[in-house]
Amino acid sequence: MQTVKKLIKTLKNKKRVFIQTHNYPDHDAVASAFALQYLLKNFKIDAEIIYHGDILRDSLQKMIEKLGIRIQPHYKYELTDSDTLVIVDANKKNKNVAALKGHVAAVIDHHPGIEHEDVEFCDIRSDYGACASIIFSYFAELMLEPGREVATALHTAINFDTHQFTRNASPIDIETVAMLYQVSDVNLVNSLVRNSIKLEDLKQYNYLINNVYVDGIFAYCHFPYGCNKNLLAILADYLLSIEEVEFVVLSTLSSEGVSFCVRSENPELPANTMIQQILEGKGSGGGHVDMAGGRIPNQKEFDSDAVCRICRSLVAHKLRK
Ligand SMILES: [Mn+2]
Repeated sequence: MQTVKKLIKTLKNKKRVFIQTHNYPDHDAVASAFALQYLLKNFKIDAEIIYHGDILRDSLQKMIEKLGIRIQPHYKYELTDSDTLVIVDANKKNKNVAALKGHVAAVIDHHPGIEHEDVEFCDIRSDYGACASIIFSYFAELMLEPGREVATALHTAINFDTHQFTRNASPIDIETVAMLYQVSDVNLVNSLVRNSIKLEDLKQYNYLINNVYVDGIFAYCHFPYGCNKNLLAILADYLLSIEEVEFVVLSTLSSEGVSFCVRSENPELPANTMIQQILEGKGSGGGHVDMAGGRIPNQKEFDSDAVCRICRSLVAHKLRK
């Protein structure tokens, strides 16, 4: 485990520092970046938060506005090779992290991944349910109090990423929230967590309910008319909440080709390796054992019936073993 003092030393006296989230950031990525920005500011290091893609969820947009989080698309800054990057909630060279100009000096992540040799500070703790819990440990290490806004962001992030402590949550995440609870705006956290969809999203629920294919514990649905990626994740969780369903694959056409969202609550069917096998030769994927994502860049190489068939036979094969 790396100590945060090394991170501060690494970033000290750098010309421009940027905290980069994964593309299409979620609550955890934004909150982690926000808290890190606050922490660094305490050591007179100014950092700007940047991302690639869009802010897809209204709940996240609301969190950004209510907490006054300064976050901009990366092109607003015209990055150069002399800039320094810190990647949060993702790793360098990930498919979901745009390769930007500048040197990646640090990576802070809770997804399983490797430590790149040219990255000075790598803190990867895959046993944590949220990157926000790693960032909070830095505050604890420095005995630094997060303000109300930072605490609220971290608290919200851990709730979202662990799906209210039902996914990947470790005792550390629970301890972290117990501490944040005293400082954060609990009403705002609860409102952000509770109001995760909008009325217009019901159309996609309707499509899902009418078109989902279920075979035993496996469920699949393709959205040929598109569905934003964060809603896709919410819909996948929704399917997983059905008692009979244990392994979910959703796909949608998107500007990036075809995007996949996978959920699993069966240890025999790890979401991250399953999606790699499902997309083998056509695309790529990764994530955690219980939640993962993937992408086929070329829509022409995608056939929803074929994907459904591959999934079905993979599930059957793994369960037979
Ligand atoms: Mn995360």
